[in-house]
Amino acid sequence: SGEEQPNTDIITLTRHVLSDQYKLGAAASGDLTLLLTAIQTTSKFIATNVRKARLINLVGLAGETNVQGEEQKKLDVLSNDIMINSLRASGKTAVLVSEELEEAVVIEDRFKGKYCVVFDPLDGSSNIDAGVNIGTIFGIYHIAPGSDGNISDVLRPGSEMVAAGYTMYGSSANLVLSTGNGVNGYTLDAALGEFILTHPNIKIPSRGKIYSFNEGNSMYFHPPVVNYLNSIKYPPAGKSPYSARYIGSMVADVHRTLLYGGIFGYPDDKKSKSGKLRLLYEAFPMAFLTEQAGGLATTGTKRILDIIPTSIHQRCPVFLGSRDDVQDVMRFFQETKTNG
Ligand code: P6P
Repeated sequence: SGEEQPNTDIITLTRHVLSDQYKLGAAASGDLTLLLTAIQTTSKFIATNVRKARLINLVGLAGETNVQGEEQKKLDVLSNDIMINSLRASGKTAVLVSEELEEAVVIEDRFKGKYCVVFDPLDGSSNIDAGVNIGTIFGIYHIAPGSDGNISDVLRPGSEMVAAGYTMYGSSANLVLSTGNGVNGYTLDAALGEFILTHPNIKIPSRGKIYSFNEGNSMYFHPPVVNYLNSIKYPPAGKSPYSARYIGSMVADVHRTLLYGGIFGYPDDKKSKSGKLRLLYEAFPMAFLTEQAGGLATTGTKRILDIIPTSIHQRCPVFLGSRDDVQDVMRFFQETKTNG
């Protein structure tokens, strides 16, 4: 019959990762799947609390400031605690790094596992009160061969991550994940309590028509960025200018960039010498996903995933998105370098 057949083959995140695991072969012990279950549980809990926040007065300040010197909102604190406890209880983690904690957490032997998780439990939190999409961003390393699990296991290039993803909390909860075999998107079916595969094999268009920068920082931008932005705002005759879209929540801006194409940038400038975004738990996971989706992620002069971190909260400049758009940016940096 012509009418829509109900989907009777529901692919949950767990089932999908397990099927991926079979591709990974015997090496996969199921521990990563269990770790991802802990991350799913955290995402569901945060999704519930973000949705209820205004009703149970969770928004507003927690009266403290975090290591970034930013005023902490209650949901930040709650999300961080939920994530730490859930990951520790999974028994699969050895080291945890959170945007909200000054020091890394080394898990006690009783609960120690073989993965390290770096995360921003609630990124974009300055937007909570305005009801703008916010999100959890995470990256996962396997502890280095022969390591007992310590801080050195997370001071490694993003290219050594085994998985990365984010959950965006908006009209629905969208979990976007890569375990190194492409990128897939899952939507939370709150009734089932399951993340269902809704965006299989996300591929970013090779070129887009959207640029996503905070142009309020324009007076501080260095010449390569000024020249690049001018090239897409005042294009040669016959070409249309790009559209500007900037939500100010990295998860939302990157999610749109992955699906629609274009470029997201948070450059270093005269005011922010290394940019604003954190290398370990913002730039690395988003660069990992962007490359897995067929895009590029650079500081302007260097592939983000090749950077070797020296401290867990260091910042780095970010340009990521469609391959051709990011290559355009890199050319402007190249020109400046050669022209001095
Ligand atoms: P600005 C949010 O606070 C955040 O960390 C990212 O989610 C976002 O991309 C960026 O900062 C926005 O920064 O300076 O444009 O407000």
